[in-house]
Amino acid sequence: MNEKYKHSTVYQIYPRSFCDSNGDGIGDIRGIISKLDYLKGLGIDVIWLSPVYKSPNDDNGYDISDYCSIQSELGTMEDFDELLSSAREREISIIMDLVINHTSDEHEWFRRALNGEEKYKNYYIIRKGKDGKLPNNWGNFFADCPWEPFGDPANEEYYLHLFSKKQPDLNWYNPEVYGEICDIMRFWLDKGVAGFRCDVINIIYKSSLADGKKRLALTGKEHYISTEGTHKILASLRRDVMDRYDAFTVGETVMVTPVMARDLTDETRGELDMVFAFEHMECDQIGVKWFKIPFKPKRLMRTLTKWQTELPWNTCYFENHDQPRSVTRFTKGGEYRKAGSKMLLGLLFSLRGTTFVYEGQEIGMTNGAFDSLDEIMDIESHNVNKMAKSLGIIQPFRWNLIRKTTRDNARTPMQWTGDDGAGFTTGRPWLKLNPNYKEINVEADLLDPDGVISFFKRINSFKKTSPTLRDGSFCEIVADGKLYAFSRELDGEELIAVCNFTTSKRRIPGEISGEIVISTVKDPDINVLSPYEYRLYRRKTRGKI
Ligand code: ISL
Ligand code: CA
Repeated sequence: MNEKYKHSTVYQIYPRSFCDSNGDGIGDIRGIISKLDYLKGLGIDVIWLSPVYKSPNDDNGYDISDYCSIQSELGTMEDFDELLSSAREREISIIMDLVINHTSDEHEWFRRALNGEEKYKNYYIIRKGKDGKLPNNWGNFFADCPWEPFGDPANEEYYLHLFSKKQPDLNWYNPEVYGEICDIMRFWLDKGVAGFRCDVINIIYKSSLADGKKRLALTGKEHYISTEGTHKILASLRRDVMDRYDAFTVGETVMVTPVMARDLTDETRGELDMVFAFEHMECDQIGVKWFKIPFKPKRLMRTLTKWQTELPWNTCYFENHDQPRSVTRFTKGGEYRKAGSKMLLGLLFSLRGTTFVYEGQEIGMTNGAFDSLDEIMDIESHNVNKMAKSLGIIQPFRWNLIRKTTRDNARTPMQWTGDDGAGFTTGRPWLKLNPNYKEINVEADLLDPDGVISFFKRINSFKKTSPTLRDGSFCEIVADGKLYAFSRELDGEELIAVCNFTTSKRRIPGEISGEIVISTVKDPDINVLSPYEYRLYRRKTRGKI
């Protein structure tokens, strides 16, 4: 793939929560424009914009009712064009979120289908029930039933929705759907966007609608995870659309294994440029993500090593709009918040792959501080609550489960200043601000020489200028759950990253040596790592091998 994008630092913006320019409590495109210099200062090359298209917002824009217009509460197409050109002036590219597994049920296609137009009925997956029962036994990503009556219930027809019932799945057997999506992609690429993050892209083609093997969650998934049909569609999209532009794709690929990821990103097959895998996001859960267990650093370390070793090129990320905040999740937080945030960033940038960061990660934002379900907006959390209730799980347990897993943990408004509204809005924010904005905010962090942002800038620019950190091979040295150390090697130079995942000091193992080039602490002790310290050593290997 294009080397420029491969070595970009990508910053994800969740538009509703980034910056509100007009005081209605909702972040918007003009707000993003006002922060481009800030992003340039961080050394960002690409912005991934979570959906900004017209949407009834059942799933905050992941339910699209018009792919070629802008959600009015976020701005206008003129605002978008200005964002694109202002970003370009700063050499920042923009990628869009391409949500093509489903549309909104308010999309014109679905409305016309409901009106009985056969052409549009064939855009969706609509099936008759079987003897008064649903068409199959599949599960749903949002703890719901994946079949909803289509039109008049007396017809006993249902449409498939693997997510919310306001997100009907598209019928990828239909070549007209393929054609429509090609047009949508060209519309944005012609404007000059640099590509797409492709939402749940490895599940778009359902190879069959037969009953699935019974599972705790997502019964039926064997019929849609990375099917041959999906591979074919991706290769066609690449050939018919993507190859004609200077652009790239990153697929959100759920439940993907390294073998699947290799196929999806294999240059000779020509499908996606890179993929987001999820296994490292599962090291504090059992089975489904709603059952959290205490974080096991060893599991994180082993999983990172596994993917670094088994996939030639990774995407490196610890956060996005669906995951709890990494510092809350993977460190003790509290007095260690700053140290922990920096250590995680050091680790992230030391891995081999394209780095993706999520708004707020550069200041070590923490999980939301919600007091009850009433403060939660995430549809997934509300569905989980209903499901847990139906299973007889009592309220305090339900809340405990939701509090830790809700996607709103990452969606609280960006904390710019310590003023009322956190510099995010002058109005009432659409989602409760984390009250810690008084201490944790961009303004305060920038004034702190020991702040998270200054480390972010350092490690980001180091990676850009270090061929070894960019392209070097990966080799694990220690992964004992307390220390994680690995080397990156290229052309006679070895860089060794060491991360202390504990709150105590730790002796540096004998095999780690060299000149310390970066550390998250001021005067690093030669023999001992501070709590949550990250450091990077350099040594020559020429002659040794
Ligand atoms: O969160 C997950 C893994 O921990 C998965 O359930 C998965 O990432 C997610 O459900 C799929 O996410 C994407 O598609 C959804 C949307 O709600 C998410 O925000 C988006 O990232 C449906 O479009
Ligand atoms: Ca606004």
